[in-house]
Amino acid sequence: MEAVNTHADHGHHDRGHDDHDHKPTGLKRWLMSTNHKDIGTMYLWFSFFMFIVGGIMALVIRSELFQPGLQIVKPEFFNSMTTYHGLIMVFGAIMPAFVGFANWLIPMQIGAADMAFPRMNNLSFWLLPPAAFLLIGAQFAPGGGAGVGWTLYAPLSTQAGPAMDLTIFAIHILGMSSIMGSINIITTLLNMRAPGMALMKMPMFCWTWLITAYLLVAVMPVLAGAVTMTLTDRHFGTHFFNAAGGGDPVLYQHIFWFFGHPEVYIIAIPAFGVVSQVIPAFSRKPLFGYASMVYATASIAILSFMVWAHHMYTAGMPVQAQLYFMYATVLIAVPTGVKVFNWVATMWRGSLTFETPMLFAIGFLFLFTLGGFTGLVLSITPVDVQLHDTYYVVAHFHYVMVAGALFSAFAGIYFWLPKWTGRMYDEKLGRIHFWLSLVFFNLTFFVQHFLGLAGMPRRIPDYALQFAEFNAISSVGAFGFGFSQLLFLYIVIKTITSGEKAPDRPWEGADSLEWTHLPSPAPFHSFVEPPVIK
Ligand code: CU1
Repeated sequence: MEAVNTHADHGHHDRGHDDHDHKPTGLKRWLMSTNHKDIGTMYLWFSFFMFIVGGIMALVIRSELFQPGLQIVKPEFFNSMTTYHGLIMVFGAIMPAFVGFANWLIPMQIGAADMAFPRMNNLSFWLLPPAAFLLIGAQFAPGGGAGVGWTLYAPLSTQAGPAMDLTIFAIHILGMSSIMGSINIITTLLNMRAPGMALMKMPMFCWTWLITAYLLVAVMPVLAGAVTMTLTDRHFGTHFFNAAGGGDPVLYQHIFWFFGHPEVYIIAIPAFGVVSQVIPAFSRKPLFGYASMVYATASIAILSFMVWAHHMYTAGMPVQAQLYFMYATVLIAVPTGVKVFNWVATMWRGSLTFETPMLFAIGFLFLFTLGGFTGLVLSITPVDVQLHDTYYVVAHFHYVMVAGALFSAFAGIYFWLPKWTGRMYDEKLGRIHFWLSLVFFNLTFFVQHFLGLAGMPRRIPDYALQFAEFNAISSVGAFGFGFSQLLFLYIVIKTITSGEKAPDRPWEGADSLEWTHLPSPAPFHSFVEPPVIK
């Protein structure tokens, strides 16, 4: 392996001092970084920036929907906002956040010096800003952003304005970044584990990323294929999705969702990994059912390839196909149930404490499970035919994405921030951040279930008067949620600049507890320090 430029800092040195080695400083340190910690930090800050951008777009949407009628934006701009809000949150905010976690944690959790390919790691990160530039810049293309929805369905996407080309290019770049990141993660996990670190002893977060990385390598090229076919349909005379030329727009949906459903788990599975490490730490017990957790995660990943057309019940398909996709989708509830059972069983009779990371993990557990249940509701074909393209779907996947993935990311950030920065965050403010997020999240999205059940369609800037009250509540919730995240930014900056020095094992607290002396398996090492292997 090539020489790896690692900060071999075993404690919490001031990482600005570079007296004794040849680490680059200043701008070079970041631009040319091959250090997994620095790259992880950049991923996390980048994702937060995109979270703010995508959040502002969400607030534009919720402003327009605060009351019926068209008040604030033109319908075309509204459509662009829903499109890029989705693309930016999925590809720019959530996915990079968990890649940031992967960079920070994986090498240390398996006792490796760095990622397997540090220079490719640098490239993986630095591809992201140009893609972000394209996605944001697409708003200023002639005709404005492409209001085609984040799913980029043909034939709308084959006919949209030039912004669509920028969007396609951005997706290609993001895909390259994800694939290289995944290759790095797979290689690191398979080849660079410390002696004695068997696969089935890896911390749960490593397992979830190993499985996620395989999903990414499998489906990102499928998305690339879908948008490339869109591109050639747009400019090079092909008719893949054009019925008049012998093609089929429904083909686009099949290809997109063959990527799109596993994508849900690409986002959710690393979130499972974070929660699987936070809950044991604050329960003072090893994770319940480690092996079953690994197998359940792998089962979810495999099943995720076989259910894509549950997004397409209304596109027209034989009843046998509807039945197959319905049953296959319902089957995913089994391994998911195993995971939820294990998390609850981990807490069962544990010495629970409720610091901010644990609050977010429990919030995740409740609300992600609720999002899973509404997913189960939607998987039932006759029900979905009624609810397709309504706000019920919007409510469902925001429970999975926000209260699932985002809450898990918050849990992980509060959990590992003391290790990453050497400093403690303000616990009181952290808890306030949690409660504000919890209340405003539910205010925003719980009422959207009712809107959907009452028949309000998604992706429209105007609506019938009967939906006014719930929309007003939802919009108030969205602004509350958005502003609550400024508190999070303040907490992180305060931690970095003036937080109290963190102890080596910040969450052990009660050292006298029996759990610290349990013959725990390696998965119990919830912390980022190199594991002790006996
Ligand atoms: Cu799906």
